[in-house]
Parts: sequence; C-alpha cells; structure tokens
Amino acid sequence: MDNFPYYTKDSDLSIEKIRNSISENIIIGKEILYFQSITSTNTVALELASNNCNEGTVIIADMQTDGKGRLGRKWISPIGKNLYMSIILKPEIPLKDVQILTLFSAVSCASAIRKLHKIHVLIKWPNDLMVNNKKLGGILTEIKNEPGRISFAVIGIGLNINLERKDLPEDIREKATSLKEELGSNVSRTDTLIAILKELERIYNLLLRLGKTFIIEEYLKMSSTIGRDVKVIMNDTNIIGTAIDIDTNGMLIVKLADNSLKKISYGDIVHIR
Ligand code: BT5
Repeated sequence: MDNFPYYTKDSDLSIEKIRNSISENIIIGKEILYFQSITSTNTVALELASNNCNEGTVIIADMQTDGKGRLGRKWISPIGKNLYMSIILKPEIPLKDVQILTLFSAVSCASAIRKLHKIHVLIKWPNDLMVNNKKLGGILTEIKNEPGRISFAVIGIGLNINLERKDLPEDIREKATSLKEELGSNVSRTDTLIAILKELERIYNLLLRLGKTFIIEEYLKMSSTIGRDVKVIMNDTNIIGTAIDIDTNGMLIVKLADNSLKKISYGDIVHIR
C-alpha cells in the first residue's frame, strides 16, 4: 500500500482542532489518523479494520491517488481542496440492513452541512449529496460480513469543499459542485469536518437506540428521489417508473407503468422529471 504508514504535519486541516472539538464524541473519532496522501481512505480503513482496530477510528487524507466510487468507479480527489475520510463502525445490525449505514451517513452529512452552511443539501438515492441538482459529495460503504451479520463497516465520505470547476475532468464538470461554488467563497475544511463528525456521532447513537425506522424517516425528509419519475440503471437492465418510497431495509421502491412495485437494492438513479 502506498504511503502507509505515512504521517506528515497537518495541512490547513487542523487535526488538533478536530480532535479537541470532538472530544465528547463517544464513538466516532476516538482515534483519528491523518495522511497527506493515501491511495484511498476506504482501502486503508478496510486494512485497519481487518487488523481489529477500534470502532470509531477515522482516516482523513488531503488527497487520494486511487479514490473509489461505487461499482469500481473513480472519485476525483485533488490535494488540499476537499474532504476525504473513512469511518470504521462495528454496528450490531443484520446484514440485510447494510444499506441503512449509507442512509444514516448521508443524512448526517446533509444535516451537518445544512446547519453549518445553510445550504439546501438533498440526497439522491442512495448515496449522492446533491445541491441544485449537482453532486456535492458521495458515500461509499464497504463491509466485511459473517453469515447474517456485519463484522465491520467502512463508511467513506467524499465532499467537495473548495474544489473549482477546473479541477474536474470535463465529463463531470457540469454535474458536480462544491461548497465554494455554491457559497462563492472559501470554506473551512476543518469546521465542516468537525460538524460532520459530531452529526455522525449524534445520529449513530440514535440509530443504535431507536433503530432504523428513525433513519428512514429522516432520510425521506431529505430525499430528492421520492416522488420523482426515475430511470434506474443497473448492470444488465434499466427500469423506468416512479420512486414512491424506501423500504425498511433502505431499498428504493419503484412503481412501474403496470402499477407493480419493484424493490431496487443498487444502481444509479436518473431523475427524469
Ligand atoms: C460515490 O460513488 O459517490 C462514492 C464516493 C465516495 C468517495 C469517498 S472519498 C473517501 C473514501 N475513500 C474512497 O476511496 N472513497 C470514499 P458513485 O455514486 O459511484 O459516484 C461516482 C461518480 O461520481 C463518478 O463516476 C463521477 O461521475 C462522479 N465523481 C467523481 N469524483 C467526483 C467528485 N469529486 N465530485 C463530484 N462527482 C464526482
């Protein structure tokens, strides 16, 4: 693995300020590892978790040389502009509820950004953080499982903070945005990260205490997908219908033209109307 272990002095991300600010977090951020450059925070987190590191360990990097999206895609991760982090969790939830972890993370990020920056972030099912129909960030959940249960989960969060259009390849320039693009000025990565870690802690505790229904209710309030006509792009098929709900496992329920219902567990959603 490149650059591992590779500690360097902090960039404008103040790891010390982050550690001090979240000292009351009981689970998330008990340990924070910072890398100036890393292959992928998720890849390193998966290795650490396999070696039995503590729940709540957070990996933060200033850039990724092999940032990952879902389904083998790439996450553009230029240096010093954005947030790239992964959180190791060991929730006692059944394997069938794995999608809830992505939903809980999306809700936490959207809620933190709404509160701190007063920006109306919406969530495109399942993992896209959207502002004005452009992608501000994404979540990649990877797990290791045993029969029927999750051994550990790595929640990867990529969030565009001070990214500019020129930093992106042309094919996604029109589809992506950043907090700087939306607000018109530079944004503190440190303060945004602190807000997100606190909100993740708060909502993770609610998930553990109240269960997944609470997460789904919150998710539905922030969803840009429900009620829309959608095209669902999966490996081998496309489906067209109306997204009407999220089921108790976090799957998207789509009503087809013949009024039958289809549950979608993965795929890319295009909002048609
Ligand atoms: C995601 O995948 O949205 C999950 C992204 C997770 C990234 C974080 S960064 C920290 C952690 N470590 C990792 O290695 N990954 C996680 P998906 O829904 O498949 O979206 C990927 C698509 O988003 C790409 O194919 C591009 O079209 C687009 N994209 C790539 N980089 C982007 C960026 N920086 N901003 C906006 N869109 C981007």
